[in-house]
Amino acid sequence: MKMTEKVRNLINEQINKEYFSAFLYLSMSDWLNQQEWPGAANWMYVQYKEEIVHAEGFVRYMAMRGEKIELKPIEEPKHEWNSVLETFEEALAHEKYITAAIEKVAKAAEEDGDRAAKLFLDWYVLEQVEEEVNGEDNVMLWKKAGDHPGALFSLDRQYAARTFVADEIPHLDN
Ligand code: OFO
Repeated sequence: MKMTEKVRNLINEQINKEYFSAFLYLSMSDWLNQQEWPGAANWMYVQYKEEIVHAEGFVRYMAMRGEKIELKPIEEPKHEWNSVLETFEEALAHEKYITAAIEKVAKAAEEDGDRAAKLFLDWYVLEQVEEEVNGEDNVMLWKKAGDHPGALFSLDRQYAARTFVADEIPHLDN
């Protein structure tokens, strides 16, 4: 079954959004490194890699369905923030925006009777729940650390432990 134009366009837009997410987290990681928050920078770098996997998942799905991908220019991300907390607050706001975008694609797939696309998108719907929970936790933890140098130092060390494990996105052939 061919995709409807609406679903195809929305997935193509989502590919762009996921690559933009990767750029945004890479930019945050770089800024955090410059500001000497190596743990938080590591966390954002791992997130950058996750976003590449998300984008590629859509690219591979389009290829599997024989649909054309359209790669559009990726918006330039911000390069400066005022604090480590601000990066995590903006990351959370960004994830909420991505959740709304994924919901929109899933709704279009449902409305257009594309059950296969809907099934594929369900993984992303659930992934967004995790993204927002992680985002809320991050903001809560950095807020709690406040201005206490010891708490900030140990929190940053904790964030240094995050490692990248590529998500296995279901319903994709290899
Ligand atoms: Fe792809 O989940 Fe974040 O943006």
